[in-house]
Amino acid sequence: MTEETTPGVEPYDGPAGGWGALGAVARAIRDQMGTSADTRALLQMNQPDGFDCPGCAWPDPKHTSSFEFCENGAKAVTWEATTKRVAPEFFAEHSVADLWNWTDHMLEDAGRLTHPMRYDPATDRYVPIAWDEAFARIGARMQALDHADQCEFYTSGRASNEAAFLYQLLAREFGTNNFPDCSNMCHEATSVGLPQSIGVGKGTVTLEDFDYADAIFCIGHNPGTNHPRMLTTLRAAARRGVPIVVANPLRERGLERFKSPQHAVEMLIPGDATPLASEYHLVKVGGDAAMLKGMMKAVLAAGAEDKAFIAEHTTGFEALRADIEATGWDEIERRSGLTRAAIESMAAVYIKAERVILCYGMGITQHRHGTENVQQIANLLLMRGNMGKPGAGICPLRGHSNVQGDRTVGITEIPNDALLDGIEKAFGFAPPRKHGHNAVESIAAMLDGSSRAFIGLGGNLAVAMPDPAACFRAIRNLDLSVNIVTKLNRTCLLIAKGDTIILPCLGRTEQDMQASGPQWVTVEDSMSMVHASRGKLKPVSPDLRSEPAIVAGIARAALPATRVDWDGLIANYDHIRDKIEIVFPDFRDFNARIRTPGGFRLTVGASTRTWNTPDGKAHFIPFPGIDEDDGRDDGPFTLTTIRSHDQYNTTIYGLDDRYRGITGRRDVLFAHEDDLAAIGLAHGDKVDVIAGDRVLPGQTAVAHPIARGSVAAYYPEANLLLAIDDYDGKSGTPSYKSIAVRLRPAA
Ligand SMILES: Nc1nc2c(c(=O)[nH]1)N[C@H]1C(S)=C(S)[C@@H](COP(=O)(O)OP(=O)(O)OC[C@H]3O[C@@H](n4cnc5c(=O)[nH]c(N)nc54)[C@H](O)[C@@H]3O)O[C@H]1N2
Ligand SMILES: Nc1nc2c(c(=O)[nH]1)N[C@H]1C(S)=C(S)[C@@H](COP(=O)(O)OP(=O)(O)OC[C@H]3O[C@@H](n4cnc5c(=O)[nH]c(N)nc54)[C@H](O)[C@@H]3O)O[C@H]1N2
Ligand SMILES: [Mo]
Repeated sequence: MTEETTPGVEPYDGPAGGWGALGAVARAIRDQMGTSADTRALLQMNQPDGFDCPGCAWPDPKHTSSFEFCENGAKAVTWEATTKRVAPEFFAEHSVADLWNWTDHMLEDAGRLTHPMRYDPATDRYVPIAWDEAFARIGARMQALDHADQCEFYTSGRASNEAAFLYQLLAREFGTNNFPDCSNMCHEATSVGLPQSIGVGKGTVTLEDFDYADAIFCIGHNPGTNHPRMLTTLRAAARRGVPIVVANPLRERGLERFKSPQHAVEMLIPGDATPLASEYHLVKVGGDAAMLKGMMKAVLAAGAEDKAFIAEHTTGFEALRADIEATGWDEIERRSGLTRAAIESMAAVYIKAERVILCYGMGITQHRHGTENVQQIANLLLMRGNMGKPGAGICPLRGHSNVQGDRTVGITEIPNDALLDGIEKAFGFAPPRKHGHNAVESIAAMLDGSSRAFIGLGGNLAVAMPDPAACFRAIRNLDLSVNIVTKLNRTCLLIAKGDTIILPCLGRTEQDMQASGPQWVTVEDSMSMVHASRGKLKPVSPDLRSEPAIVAGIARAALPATRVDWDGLIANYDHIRDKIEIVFPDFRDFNARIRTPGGFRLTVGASTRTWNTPDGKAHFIPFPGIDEDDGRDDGPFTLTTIRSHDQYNTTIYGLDDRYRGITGRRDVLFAHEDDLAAIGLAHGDKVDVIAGDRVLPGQTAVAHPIARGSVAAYYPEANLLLAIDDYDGKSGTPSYKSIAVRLRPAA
């Protein structure tokens, strides 16, 4: 078939950004906010006195002056500041059975939730409930549990530091460390892998480092869609002549060329876009460890390792060298899908540069060996001392806008003693020491009945996780399910056996008024900068509460003998920040420093070559082996699951994926033309995607520049192909990006 005969699939020739982006912003405003658009919200985004963009965690130039927003930031804001409402009348009109048949896009597009709701089994409808009654019911259900570990406290990474800190306090005073969170599905491989390598589970670079880098590597992330403000940084680097080396199974327009909407000349001259990638390598899905080992092999062959740095700062080099030398080029080529020459070319750029930044995202972490992947990146950087000096370091692209901050302030199922001792010191109760559940473990516990209650601070757990059928059963199995959200999603439609409650909260764009006056919150970006975020818009409904106030409401009801002055903390968020500072000494003078323009940076030891490992050294950690498929594979193709340009995780803004040439649909499978031909298929044909006994039927095959043997489909539609127990053994991160599949022509 030819391209013209497949509706909604047309190659996109434009650059990333450009007029396409401006058009998309205008459409987002029109669709969500109508003609009465309160576009003030957009103008306050990432301003010194405004709110932090809820889109991504890429930092802003000091958060002080520059006016920077991007197409997808605008989509995130208009989606939240929409004029559409999901009020009690909406629920009176639609039963839960009826809503279940809506798509994820339709559910959220219905608008903002305005009132607390409880499920009424008699009518199969959500009905309004007063806040105090909702808290009382939740508190009663929590107290009726046999023990605190029967409750799961899920967090999605949009929660502010203040909300997340109170949330972990609630759970720990209640008596559990069950903190499944979105990090468990995202950068957990970073949080587990990097501390072993360099003593800290965060990135080591700052935005300024990009001004000094001599080469930038981008592996397994798609900034044009997921971190669009990063393109401004990459553009500046490219214009300085800095090579940008990309390794990604798919050709992504946002890594190829960019027309900056903030630069008039570039916008006005047709064809005048800035090329970004200097080389683009279509590594096989799951082939990164092999590729990285190949690069290290080339560095060693050239004798280009930094011997002085290695001697002074590291251990484990000889073991790594032995492993690299034992790995043959034929294996490396087969597994990475790249030729030796291609890998040597990447290594040549790496060796030539004095200062290298390596950026990576979900293409690295969401694998069975995600932790090892991360550690191979650390090995490569350490090998030439590219850590802890200006212009060099590791740059994990974080997901949600405050996912890193949530971790920092205590959302973790594996707390260390310092954290727990800090809580005891600040609040006078002894928090539980026993480790709790991560996301995968929480689903297992709900399924086998050992967990009876779920509270979600944001997010859409049952849709974000693998194996939706199992996740749906898990939540339906409970006595209590509570979703603290801004919008209706499918997890809210999973009805527990006892109480099911929706608590609608303020979003980041909105004013938060408490007893002492208007409040603001703080967040931490991908580069450990902490800064303030102030909502300015009138709340979409007078019946909303802030996330901190909702957490406090639950705490008062669930913990009659609480040691925490919840009312005092909520009255003035400065009081929350004072407590954060007691628990986490790195936040010293929190309330003073957060008021200086741009906020402050938390300590990242590795940024100054302080290695917070047991022996005070950075560690080379070999990964013996090269294959992801430890015997479980049963398909000739490896499926990776990706985000479209019109989605934010499970939030589907629209059905287009402009840069990949897809319009008005999401039921597609990206594959190499020759791979399709080899099984008798062509571009536009219908194909079933099969993983064991799981089938995603009737996808439209789209011939795309992608590594041979690799195929890609959208998340979350493809999540049914992944089993809940298919994850990275070290970090628990589901292997969303390495699903062995077979393809067959659809019936
Ligand atoms: N607009 C928007 N912004 C977002 C999000 C969103 O959904 N929409 N989500 C936020 C969140 S929570 C996160 S975690 C980030 C996600 O940001 P990214 O990490 O960029 O997200 P993905 O789309 O999952 O995939 C990234 C890229 O990895 C490539 N890839 C897939 N498999 C492999 C592999 O095996 N190896 C390599 N080298 N590459 C591979 C894909 O082709 C894709 O280009 O973005 C955040 N920002
Ligand atoms: N197959 C596959 N699955 C994946 C991934 C993948 O790449 N492939 N990526 C994984 C990753 S990286 C992540 S981070 C997870 C995401 O998992 P989650 O964080 O659980 O999911 P989101 O879709 O971001 O959550 C959307 C919901 O959050 C609520 N919300 C929005 N704003 C706010 C707010 O300000 N406050 C509150 N309280 N609620 C709000 C809205 O009601 C909305 O419906 O998914 C994971 N799942
Ligand atoms: Mo994420």
